[in-house]
Amino acid sequence: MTSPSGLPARTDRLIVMGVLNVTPDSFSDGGRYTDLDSAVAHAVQMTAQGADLIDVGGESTRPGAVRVAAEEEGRRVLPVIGELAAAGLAVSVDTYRAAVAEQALAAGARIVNDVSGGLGDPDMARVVRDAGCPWVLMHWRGHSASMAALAQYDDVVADVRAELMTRVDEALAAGVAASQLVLDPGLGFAKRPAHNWALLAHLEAITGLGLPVLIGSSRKSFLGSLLAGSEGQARPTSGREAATTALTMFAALNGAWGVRVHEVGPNVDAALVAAAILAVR
Ligand code: PMM
Repeated sequence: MTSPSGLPARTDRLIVMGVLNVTPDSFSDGGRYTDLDSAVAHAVQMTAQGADLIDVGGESTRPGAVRVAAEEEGRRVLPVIGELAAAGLAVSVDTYRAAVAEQALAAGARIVNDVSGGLGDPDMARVVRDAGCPWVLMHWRGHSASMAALAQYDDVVADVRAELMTRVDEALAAGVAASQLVLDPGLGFAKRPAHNWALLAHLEAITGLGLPVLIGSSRKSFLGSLLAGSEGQARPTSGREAATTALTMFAALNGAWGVRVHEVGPNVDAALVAAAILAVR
């Protein structure tokens, strides 16, 4: 089921977006799905586990990642998106580049997941407006190389809220409809662990803006820090699934619309547990 704006709409539980990074260097799944067959097989598997959307990305956003040219990003994502759309899967494209988004929409993507919230490419608003598709505006302050230095806030919750409101105002001014917008606090993007926890603790500051909210905490390094071993070494990404699932439960109980995760099955279960509680609250 989709809403008039093209957003998947579920009344029974939180939306679960499965991550499909077709990159050689993403922090937890880089290099695993770079050939078309394995990428498609993984998307089909995530859908069978209950994913409502498959988020296809062709450039890693991990701190310090190398940026790729738009042509290379398109070369990575477009064939996968075409195959998934032809198979009837709902696909979002994880890109901040308008040209890649435009081609991805033409290839069958239904949603633009823009980690730059429209700041990365001045032409993105036009592409999204013309397509009439949903647009995830994530809180962002700059590319990976500069992210750590940009993690300075007076009050992270108030600052992120205000910066997201500016992104929304600019999108509306460019002719994008409010019904097309989804907000995301951008956990881990120019944020230290304490910033991420504060944003989660005060999620109502973001959900209170009245737009659907997406949360991407899956396997992120603030979970690795939380779960560090006795010698202070971060827990590897493979050991962060239970914590990710716990945050899915938290997100669902605190008004989020969706979560973006690598391991779909347990997160769908968490969304169902939360929904069972909410249904009788
Ligand atoms: N995180 C990553 C990539 N894309 N998109 C949204 N909307 N929100 C996020 O938190 C987000 C994102 C980085 O994680 P990955 O390298 O595992 O894809």
